[in-house]
Amino acid sequence: MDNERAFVDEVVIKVKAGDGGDGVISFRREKFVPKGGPDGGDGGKGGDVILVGSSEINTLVDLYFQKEYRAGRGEHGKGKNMKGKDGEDIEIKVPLGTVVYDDETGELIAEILQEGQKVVVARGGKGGRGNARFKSAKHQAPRIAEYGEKGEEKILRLELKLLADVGLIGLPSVGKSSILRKVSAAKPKVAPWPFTTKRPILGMVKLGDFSYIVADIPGIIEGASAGKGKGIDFLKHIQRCAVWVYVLGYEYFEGSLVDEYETLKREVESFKERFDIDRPRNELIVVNKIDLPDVEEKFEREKGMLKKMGEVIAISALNGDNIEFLKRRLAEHVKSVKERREFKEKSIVVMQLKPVDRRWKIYRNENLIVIEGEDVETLVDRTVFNTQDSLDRFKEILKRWGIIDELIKMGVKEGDTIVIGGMEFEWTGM
Ligand SMILES: Nc1nc2c(ncn2[C@@H]2O[C@H](COP(=O)(O)OP(=O)(O)OP(=O)(O)O)[C@@H](O)[C@H]2O)c(=O)[nH]1
Ligand SMILES: [Mg+2]
Repeated sequence: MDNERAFVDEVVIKVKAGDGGDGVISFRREKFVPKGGPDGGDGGKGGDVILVGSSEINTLVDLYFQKEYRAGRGEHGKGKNMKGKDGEDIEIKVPLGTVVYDDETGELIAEILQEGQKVVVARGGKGGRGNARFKSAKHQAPRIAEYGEKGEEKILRLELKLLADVGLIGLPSVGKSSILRKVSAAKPKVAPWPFTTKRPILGMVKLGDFSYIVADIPGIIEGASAGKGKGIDFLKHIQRCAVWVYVLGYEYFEGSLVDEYETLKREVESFKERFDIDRPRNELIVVNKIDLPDVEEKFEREKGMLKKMGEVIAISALNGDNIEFLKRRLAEHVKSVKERREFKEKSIVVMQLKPVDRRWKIYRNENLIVIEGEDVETLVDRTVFNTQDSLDRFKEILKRWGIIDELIKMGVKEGDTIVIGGMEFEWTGM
């Protein structure tokens, strides 16, 4: 596979955490002890699915080829109070700058920005408790055990946004790649025809003990935000950048530098409306190819106008004019934006675990009653209904949550069917 195709910046994957093992019902058997106490062990916890930030990779290509990940399930408990083994976690390496969304709800789950940063994206189910845990003064020999909880299952959309500090935005052939070659050790391809650059290229600029990363992206053309060309897709990579540089000076552009700037700006603005993460940022204008008489002429004429639009620096990536000054100014801008951002970045929530909400809804249609809610459904899933003790405990919990009272208030009567999470019960009174 060639390099261009190996750059994958968006994938959808399926993750399934391990189910918890079931708890068991078991009683001690000892010589000369006619009826031993309960000794059924708990099931093991299911493994988690974890994303781990790694600076060794810079594309999501591995996830493009493997789209499903399952962590190990917990083993069932055993007699003699033996707990089942926990299921194995699974760790998936992702590049720094990966943003993770729940593909079904669109919710932002996490941003992975640091080496070794771990985010649990699907939690393994808890192990079910064995009957040894249900022993009490009243119940010396409980015949209760729980099934393990199901592991979480999610469809995730991962997007890679490069962690550059400076992004170069410009029409094709304006000299963006030439600038990157000049300011850093990166060696992107440069050629006298448009669309030479096909994917983002990063280069590190070193200035004394300070360094920053510049991203060169494919050229933007008019109508790009409406889907023309490739460049606009890549704007999302530089949405995190502290500084955006509008590179002007394409010698064949039939218009003024101001027109060229406005063309770019229009595309960028309409793209911006779709941004999901907006941050403080500085922008500046760089006029390249100042060594060409045509460009220099335009610049002399429009200098005043351009300066009203922002900070302007004229350079030549060909002969190096003003390149050192550009490097210094970029460093200053990067530093100042980073200081402004620091406060904000600290408040990024890496993972929000939803607090358990004990909410439920009851629908009634004559003799049929349906109870919906994550908790009641989980409770039904985890309850082993083949013993009276378990059934009693189940009712006990419904009572505690106020569901029984609500049913009685609704006038539930003997023989009514109650459906919870796909399971049917018959109301026989409390
Ligand atoms: N005269 C002159 N030519 C330049 C300058 N900078 C770049 N060029 C030339 O302009 C052409 C395009 O340069 P690139 O750096 O490939 O331009 P780009 O903006 O990266 O182009 P795409 O990747 O196609 O978007 C090449 O022939 C460069 O040699 C400059 O400052 N002066
Ligand atoms: Mg280029």
